[in-house]
Amino acid sequence: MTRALPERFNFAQHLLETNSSRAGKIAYIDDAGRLTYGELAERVRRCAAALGALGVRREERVLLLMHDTCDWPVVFLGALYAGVVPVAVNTLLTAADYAYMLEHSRAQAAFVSAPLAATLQAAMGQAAHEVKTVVVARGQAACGALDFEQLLARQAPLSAPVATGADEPGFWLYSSGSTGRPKGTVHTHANLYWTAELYGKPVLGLREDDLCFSAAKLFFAYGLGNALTFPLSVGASVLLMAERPTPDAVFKRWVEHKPTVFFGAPTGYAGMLASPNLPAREQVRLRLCSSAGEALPREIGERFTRHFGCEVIDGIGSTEMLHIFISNRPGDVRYGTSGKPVHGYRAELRDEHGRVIDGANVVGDLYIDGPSAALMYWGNRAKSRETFQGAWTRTGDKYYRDDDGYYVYAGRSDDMLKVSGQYVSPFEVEATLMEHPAVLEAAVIGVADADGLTRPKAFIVLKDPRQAGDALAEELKQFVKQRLAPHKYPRFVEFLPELPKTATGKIQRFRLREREAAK
Ligand code: 3UK
Repeated sequence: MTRALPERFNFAQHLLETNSSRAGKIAYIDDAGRLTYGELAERVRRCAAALGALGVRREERVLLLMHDTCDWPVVFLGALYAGVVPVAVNTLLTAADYAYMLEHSRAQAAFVSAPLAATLQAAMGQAAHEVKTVVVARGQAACGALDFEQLLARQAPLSAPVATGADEPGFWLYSSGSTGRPKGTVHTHANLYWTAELYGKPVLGLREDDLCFSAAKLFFAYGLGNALTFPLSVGASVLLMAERPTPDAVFKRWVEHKPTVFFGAPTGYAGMLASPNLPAREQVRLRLCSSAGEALPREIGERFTRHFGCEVIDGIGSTEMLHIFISNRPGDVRYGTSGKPVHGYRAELRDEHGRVIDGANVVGDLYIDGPSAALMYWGNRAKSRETFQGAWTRTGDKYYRDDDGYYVYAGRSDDMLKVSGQYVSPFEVEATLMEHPAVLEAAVIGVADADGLTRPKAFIVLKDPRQAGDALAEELKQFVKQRLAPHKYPRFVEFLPELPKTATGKIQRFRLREREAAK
């Protein structure tokens, strides 16, 4: 491992110091403009001062519900600089989700992008917790809310950072589980540092002259490393994009801005390769690509490399470990595997009795020991104990090691699905489907599409079987899409006269999976 950290460590200060000689260099480019390292430092320190002026105190939480623009890193790092704890959340969730997060985190203030302000307002109406201040970025501040630009303009930059502890709560990310509410994953200042020192620098080999571009947004742990922690740790530049990462939106940036490093999820790579608008190799300047979120099918990686002459580095990470802990290496890519443990992390495969599996080609539960593990799930002792077991973090994944020591993904050990790189709980989708008046019962499983990527499929028992048909199937998809985050809706719907169940009435999802596999 690289050098140990002092007891007092503020990650925002660390980044500003690292880049103090790069004041004129571009740190961020977004759809509206750009920010130099000098401007970034100035705005981070103004934002830190503003938090104090608003009465937000050290260790209190603030909600960060913002699209990827130059303001996102300002709020995130401004909060860290002030010892305030940002809770960075997914911009695609519902008002009910945010209401829960506000109550659970007791956020004292919320920073929100203008297009998301109405959803936040609805959430605040539902939450049994009062958010004192709302700050709106890039748009009309609704009644009672403050404008981010005006707020920064009024503050003198905070002269010195708050002397946070390296191991104290620095920021939170929410992670969803198969049952129950999202879990507030508490990370430290030091955890950010370790992901850059152990992965961004030595494995990806990011450099000062790179332009990094991540299709995964900053509110994901993956995106946070790709578009903030890693590039700012080496003085590189970052391209941000607020819109949805469709193939065309990504291609436009590749061709116009010529990023050198791109980060995406397998679904994105598959979608781009299938697009008629895929740019030619000569139109782009990619030297390295990264994939995470779900396993990258071998075929997708190989086709991408054949077309662009650039490797796709597949690695597995998690919200709990903050970033990637098992990975392929540039120059040593074995498609169809997640590669080998990242130096500084230990991986163990354990059998059903908890014994360590030494041999090759035996599937076991994956546990990880490394310095970037979260402290806990806030306010959830039971789930924290299941996941954070002393030095070891249980990933919830099944893996085996092949004969050459490469780790091969073998499915989840819970019912969770990874769709487009994001978690989907089948139970949540089933519960939503059952709110539809025509539905008696529902069971959701993951099925592989033609590219080998996971898609949710719903099996439905209707109250009146005569209603079955394409029209109702379409209606049910839309029904879920309107009520849950958009990546969760079932891409396939099949009507059945009954669901397979145990003698005690539990749905046997594995029988449905077998049925699909037999097709
Ligand atoms: C699955 C993978 C196979 C696996 C993440 C990079 O995805 C991230 O975090 P999440 O908390 O999900 C974690 C779970 O996703 N997974 C992720 N990457 C891979 N499975 N191959 C992969 N390459 O089930 C894992 O437990 O959303 C990814 C960096 C930071 C992250 N948080």
